[in-house]
Amino acid sequence: MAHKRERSLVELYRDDPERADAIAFGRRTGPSRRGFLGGAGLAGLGALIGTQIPFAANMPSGLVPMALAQAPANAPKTLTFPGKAPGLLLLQERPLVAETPEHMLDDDVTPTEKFFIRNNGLVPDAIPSDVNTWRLTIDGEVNTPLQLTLGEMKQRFPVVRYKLQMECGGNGRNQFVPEARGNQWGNGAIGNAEWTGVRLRDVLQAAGVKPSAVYTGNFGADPHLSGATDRQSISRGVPIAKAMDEHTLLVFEMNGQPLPVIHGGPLRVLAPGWPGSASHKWINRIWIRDREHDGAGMTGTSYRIPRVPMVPGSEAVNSNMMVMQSMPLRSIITSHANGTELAAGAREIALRGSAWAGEKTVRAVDVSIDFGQTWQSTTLGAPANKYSWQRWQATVRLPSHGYFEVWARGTDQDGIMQPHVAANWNPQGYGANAMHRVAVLVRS
Ligand SMILES: Nc1nc2c(c(=O)[nH]1)N[C@H]1C(S)=C(S)[C@@H](COP(=O)(O)O)O[C@H]1N2
Ligand SMILES: [Mo]
Repeated sequence: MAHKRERSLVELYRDDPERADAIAFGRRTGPSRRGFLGGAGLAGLGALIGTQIPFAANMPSGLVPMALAQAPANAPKTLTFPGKAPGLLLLQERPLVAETPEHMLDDDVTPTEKFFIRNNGLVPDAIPSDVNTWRLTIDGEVNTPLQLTLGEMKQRFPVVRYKLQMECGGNGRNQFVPEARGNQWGNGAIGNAEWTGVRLRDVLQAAGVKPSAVYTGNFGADPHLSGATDRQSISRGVPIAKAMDEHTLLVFEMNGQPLPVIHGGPLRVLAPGWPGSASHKWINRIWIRDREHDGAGMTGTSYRIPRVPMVPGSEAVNSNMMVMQSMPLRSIITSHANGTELAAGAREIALRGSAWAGEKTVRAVDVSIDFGQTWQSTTLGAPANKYSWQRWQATVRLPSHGYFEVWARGTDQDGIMQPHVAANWNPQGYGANAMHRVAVLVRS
């Protein structure tokens, strides 16, 4: 009898999470179901999940179990798109935005079919059939403005290939309370592909960067959503020093194949370790500026974070906002999807995951199965090259059947760790990097 009721509550969560929350935790309204679990709720939690919680005593009060935190009723649809694997999450149709669920990021090098998509505007339709005729203009604070075709670039400059992570600035946004504006990414707006291209540095040096150069301003061929031809869907850039980094590329191949149009082909910028929006797709002009670029996505609360933490939910003060540079530290569990059920008797779990830290490297990844009471170190690989993510693995013992959460927490090269909850709230939700949690159920 009791079992029946538990099941129906789980079903209720699936169908009507707001109501399920009200029933289980006595809450009637509110935009977020996170963080409101009271003592009474905790008592009924085992029943709700349908099994014992061996480490329930360690559960922080207010923690909503991972198995329930992702309300399937609000879960996005999946993407159907040529060349893309089933299972990518469709966050938005126009512009097209799709996330890779963490468990689909279980490759050392992210296959193109699993790589996330983030468009701000429309996909350009006038892509030349001969991609080598694609033109890029370099102008502004340079001695010799250049117009180069992709074919000429391949001839003139060394072609290099690196494994580089590219991560949306808003990755992890769904961790923010109160909810921040924008696509509610989990941790899957990230990919670590192998990119082939020429160094942006070589092209800029050919143009001769003037001492007055401060910033790049990127322009691409994707039309604005409104169709207005005088508006950019996005136009961001990076300081000259980042443009001159040997890993900042003009990319024309992804995983050994011509760069797909959906990922910015024939030509895109790849500025690894920085918000993905600095990796301009369909690039056709780089304007070298004598000041910080002020194109679409450079000002206000766009890709800008508070210098001094602001009150969550309040209005941003412009003078307190600065352009986000390096992405933060993050580690994810990729071997098991949230909600994984293991057969009765399973007492060991072989975990794998990825970790990265923007401009930095990751020193350690630790895992916990007891809500953070104890931690176990993992075997963490070195990056294939700078800005490549790192893979980790660990075998963890489970003491019994029941409900567990696997938590993964990275530590960067300076000893800084991921927080328990997203910090430095900002209106458009950049930089959330709380530790990753995955619910695992072992059947009795
Ligand atoms: N021209 C152009 N470049 C762009 C974008 C865009 O909308 N237009 N989106 C940016 C953002 S916000 C991200 S996170 C990455 C996503 O790249 P992807 O779609 O290849 O994953 O591209 C960046 N470059
Ligand atoms: Mo992004």
